[in-house]
Amino acid sequence: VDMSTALGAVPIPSPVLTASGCSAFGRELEPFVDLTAIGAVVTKSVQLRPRSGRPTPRMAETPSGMLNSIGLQGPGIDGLLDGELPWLAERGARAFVSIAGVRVEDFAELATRLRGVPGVAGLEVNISCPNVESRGEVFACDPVAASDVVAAVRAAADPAQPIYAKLSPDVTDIVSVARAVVDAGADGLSMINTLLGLVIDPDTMKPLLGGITGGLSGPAIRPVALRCVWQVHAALPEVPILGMGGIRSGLDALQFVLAGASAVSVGTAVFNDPSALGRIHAELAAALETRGFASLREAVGYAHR
Ligand code: RRO
Repeated sequence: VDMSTALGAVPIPSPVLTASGCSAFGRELEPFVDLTAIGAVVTKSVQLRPRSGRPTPRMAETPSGMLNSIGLQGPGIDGLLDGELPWLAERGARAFVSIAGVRVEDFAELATRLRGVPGVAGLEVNISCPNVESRGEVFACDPVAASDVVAAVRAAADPAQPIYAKLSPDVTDIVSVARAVVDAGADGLSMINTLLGLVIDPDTMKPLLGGITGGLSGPAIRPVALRCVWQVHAALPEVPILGMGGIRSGLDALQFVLAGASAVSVGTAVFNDPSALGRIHAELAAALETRGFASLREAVGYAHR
């Protein structure tokens, strides 16, 4: 089975990528994963300046998924350009760099700094982090705010680097947000970011996470993510989708492909199984072959036909 696909116009050998935030910048995966064989390392969202994030505890496991209130912890763009991106490029790995900011200009400046950087296959524009100071900062909850960010990034970014807007499931009409960011110049869509949730500690009887609410990931959100991919592919069949949300197996990944995703990100599953990416690639290839597909591309959106 031909498993090759693309991020925008950039070809990649595998449709299986890391998910932003779940494998940092790729270093700790190296013992378990051939970083050149996976589609790309999607980095933890980077901002203009280093940040320590929200108070701990900031991760909680629930029976159906994981809740996080990390709060954009990271080295900042200088740390990424000096350390992590050269490390990935030396290994021949592709980086899909997630960028985040509080103001539209933050995103544009990040895109400018990343122009022409070796190994950067594209940008994931994170407009949907749930762990920000106010809901008003979740650009992806408003089509106008979302398209303002994407238009600024498209204007500033390297034309050779595709930009994917990362959407939030916490909206009433994800298709209208998708249309707005595509009209503003997004080459693709990443769906979905975590779903806003809450865990209360029965002993202290208080919210467990330092950030109070957090983003839910893992198997609990898989049907929500799949529904988002389905609705957006039905409305915008030509737009590439990077699908994610609770993918743990090749058959999970297959569902996203059949719904319309041309690539998938695997996040939470990596915490239990660091070698999940290679396993899911192999399982997806086998599942496609069993169903008579000669290539991944033939299966994209098949469930709609
Ligand atoms: O860092 C975080 O708290 C975080 C981010 Br930026 C995001 O996009 N999604 C998430 O669940 N957590």
